[in-house]
Amino acid sequence: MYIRRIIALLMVATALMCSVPSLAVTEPAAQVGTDVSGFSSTLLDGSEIDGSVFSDYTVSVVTYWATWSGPCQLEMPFFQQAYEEVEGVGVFGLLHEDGTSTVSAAVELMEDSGCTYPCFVTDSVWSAVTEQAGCIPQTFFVDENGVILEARHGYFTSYDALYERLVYWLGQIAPQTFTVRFRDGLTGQTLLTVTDVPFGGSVTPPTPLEHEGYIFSGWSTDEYNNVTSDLIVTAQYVRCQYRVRFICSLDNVVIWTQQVYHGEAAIAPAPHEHSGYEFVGWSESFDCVTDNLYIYALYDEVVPEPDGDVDCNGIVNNLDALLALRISCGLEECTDECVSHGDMNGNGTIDVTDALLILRVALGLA
Ligand SMILES: [Ca+2]
Ligand SMILES: [Ca+2]
Repeated sequence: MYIRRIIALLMVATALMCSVPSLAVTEPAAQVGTDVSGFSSTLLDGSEIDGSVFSDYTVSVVTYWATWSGPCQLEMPFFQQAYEEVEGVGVFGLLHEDGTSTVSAAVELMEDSGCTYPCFVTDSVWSAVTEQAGCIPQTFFVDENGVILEARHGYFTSYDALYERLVYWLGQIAPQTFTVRFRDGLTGQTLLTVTDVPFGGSVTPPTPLEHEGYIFSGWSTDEYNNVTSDLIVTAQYVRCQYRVRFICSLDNVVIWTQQVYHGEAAIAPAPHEHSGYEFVGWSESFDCVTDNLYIYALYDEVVPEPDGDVDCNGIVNNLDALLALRISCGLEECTDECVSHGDMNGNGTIDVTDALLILRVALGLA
């Protein structure tokens, strides 16, 4: 019972220290330079791991943590993001084991927080390092030979803060330059610019080419802002589309609206039918559309041929001829309807000639 109480007190003390790095027994600098390549331990799934793993990466980051530590849980997603996104970097959890922070608790917590980076338990090599500080969490950046480059006591408050250190060490260890090529997206092979930049550098994009019928929609990636590898950046385009509206010129009703790609033809709808009018065509061409268009269906009024039936009784006979004669003499009123039926010579009025022409129709001579 007494021993358990001491352990509990130690746990509380350690928990308090985790968020107060100034209580550390030693400064982080004292841990720098330590060779941890000789460590040998087991991962949470029971498989073995040792210091040779560091040779697989330009730089590795090792996060010393315990399941009961809030700050540790806070920064777990940052390590996961680095694990997923930063090339050339190894990410490892280093589990502090005690009565609460057990392998099973760690497995559960990592699963719950979606963390998949490998995590191993402390061995004697790592204990010798972490116990110098005696706080949780601690973070170590380790080179490919297993030598600690940087140690931190306390936790990262953002992914950016972690990323900044990773980029720093990648730049220090691998100060090579990378080539960024900007390429046109439509012509495919047209190279716009080629720029060599150092690790973590940025490139100002060139002005994209103009392509008729296309709109530049952006670059294929924004990684040129933070270059960590050779890069090809492609200008992306979307094809212009236009709206073509077909409209009836008689009543302004939209017959059909169509989306048409630049340079392509619109397909004409069937024009509406209107009594007394004849469709004669569209207001403009739409074989090669390069803008939004309003196309009007054009109509001519259909004027019936005069038939001679001036009194509009359905029969053409000598009475119509007589009526036309009386109208021509001013003895009867000349209505528009009379003109439409009786103006046989098309001069706009009813005259004697019309009367004679109507008589010929009535007699079957025309
Ligand atoms: Ca008649
Ligand atoms: Ca006439």
